[in-house]
Order: sequence, then C-alpha cells, then structure tokens
Amino acid sequence: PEQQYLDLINHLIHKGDRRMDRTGTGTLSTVGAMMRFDMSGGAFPVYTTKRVFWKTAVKEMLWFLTGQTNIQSLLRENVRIWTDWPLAAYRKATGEEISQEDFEGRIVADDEFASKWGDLGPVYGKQWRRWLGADGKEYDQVAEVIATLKSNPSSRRMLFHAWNVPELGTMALPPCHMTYQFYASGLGREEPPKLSLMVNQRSCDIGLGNPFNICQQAALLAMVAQQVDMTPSELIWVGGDVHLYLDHMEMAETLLSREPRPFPTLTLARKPASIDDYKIADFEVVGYDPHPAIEAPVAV
Ligand code: THF
Repeated sequence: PEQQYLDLINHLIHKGDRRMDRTGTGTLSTVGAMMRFDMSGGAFPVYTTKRVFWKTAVKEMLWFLTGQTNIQSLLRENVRIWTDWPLAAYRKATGEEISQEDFEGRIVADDEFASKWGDLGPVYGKQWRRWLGADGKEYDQVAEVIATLKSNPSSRRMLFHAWNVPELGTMALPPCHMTYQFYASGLGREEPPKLSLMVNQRSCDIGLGNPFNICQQAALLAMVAQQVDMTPSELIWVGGDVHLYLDHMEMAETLLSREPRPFPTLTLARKPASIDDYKIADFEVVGYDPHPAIEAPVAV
C-alpha cells in the first residue's frame, strides 16, 4: 500500500545523502529501494496523499506504446509534462524568450515546427517498439513480450529495455524507467494465471515522477494481462538512485502529515483487439478520493 511510498520519503528526509545533481536543484538521495503493489481484486495504485493526475500519466503510457517520440501528439491530448525539455532546447538554440504556452501552441498547430522542435529523440516509445538493431532491422519488444506470454509464459526472457547505449546521446533525456519484466504465476493450476510486472528504474524523482510512474506502470500491467487473458497480480518497482529534490521538501512534509486512503479500483471498459488499441476512455477508475493536489516545480 501507499505506506511504502511514505516510508521511502521519510527515509530520504532522514537518511538521504545530500548532494548536487545534474539540474542544479540539489537532492536527498539513496540507492536501492523496492515497493510492491498488489493489484489483485482490481486495486489501482494511485497515491491518495495528494491528487495524482492519473489520466495524464496513463495517456503518457499510451503515447509510449504508440512508439512516438514527438510531444505534438501528447500536447494534442493536453499532456504538458514533456514540454520543458524541447522548450529549453528551443530557447537555447534561438535565444527567443517564447512562453511555454506559445511554444506548445506552435507545436500543435505547425507540423513542420513540431518535427523540428518537438521531438525528444529516440526515447521510450522508439526503443520499446522500434529498437534499431545493428542488422538494420527494427525490433518490437512489446509485441515480442506479448507473443511470448501467449506461447511460453514461464519464460524468463519476457522483458523490454530502453537503455540503448549508442542512442543515449541523442535522447532528450536517457530513460529513467528502463526495464519492464513480466512474470506469470499459477500456470496450469489457476485459471486465469496471474501476471506480475517488475520495473527497474535507474533514477527516480520521488515527489513528481514516482506517483505518475507507479500508476502508469500499473495501467500497463492491466492492459498486458487483459491481452494475454491473465489477471493482474503484483507491480514490483525497484529504484536505483531515488531522490527527493530539495524544492519538494515542503510537499514531502505535507504528504507525510496526511493519512493514506484506500486505492481506487481499475476496470477496463472493453477488450481492445491489441495492445495498440487502448484509449484513455477504456480506463474506468472508481473510488478515488485523494487529498488535495500539491503543486511542485519540475527540475529540468
Ligand atoms: N525529470 C524530473 N526532474 N522529474 C520527473 O519526474 C521526470 N519525469 C519525466 C522526465 N523527466 C523528469 C517527466 N515526467 C510532472 C509529472 C511527470 C513528469 C514531469 C512533470 C508534473 O509536473 N506533474 C504535476 C502536474 C501534472 C499535470 O500538469 O497534469 C503533478 O502534480 O503531478 C519522470 O517520468
């Protein structure tokens, strides 16, 4: 449950290593953390100690699954969480002090501008769906995992990975959540079998990114389980460098002062034909009763 998240924040506040980071913001950091979320019975791990905009997070996951890397399609869904990076690049390259709103408006309205300034490079979607091999072929790792879950679900090779070493330099940001490994249990004994997902994340912004990542990874587990006729079991999240940005300290104290509430439940409204056919309207979340949202700056 959510207490794991609050315990991790508390650990960072009291035991975290205080250090400067790439963004110049400063963090309290630790290495090696695990959280496990039981999704059986439909539980959907969306934290309640602040309102998490789970639709935005799930839309980001759906965007990863399309294989796209341009923020134009995200902005058309009103998801603005990736704008800061292309915006910083644009301002740096042109010296123009364009506002975020104007920049987003141009990306949405002008395809040519979008292809020039809106692309994040070969980030998640590209690696998941179209990893370019040395043989010149593109590899769809997600389709491969789903095919293996159907043909050989006890396989220990059902994973996809985003850390494509030669392409790291051209990504707006190297992948934070890197490996997604699936694990089926109860095979031959339980009908339907259970499906778990373990995510390895090299770097985690505990205040802003983690609440998004957990619920979008849970959404992915629910989609894949549905596609292979299994029932979602555990989401296991493993963090490498897990950090609390110093300008999130006040938010952290507020989260710790609040009483967590039960997680809502997730139901998928229909069974789409493939993993490529999910829409945000397919996600029905019932019983989400969070404490109020907390605004916090994102370190770029
Ligand atoms: N960089 C940093 N410093 N933190 C991150 O969490 C992060 N990401 C992605 C890439 N780089 C990162 C971007 N993901 C928000 C949420 C996720 C983000 C970036 C920003 C955010 O601002 N959330 C607010 C508002 C949500 C909204 O506008 O709808 C929130 O209150 O949750 C980790 O994947």
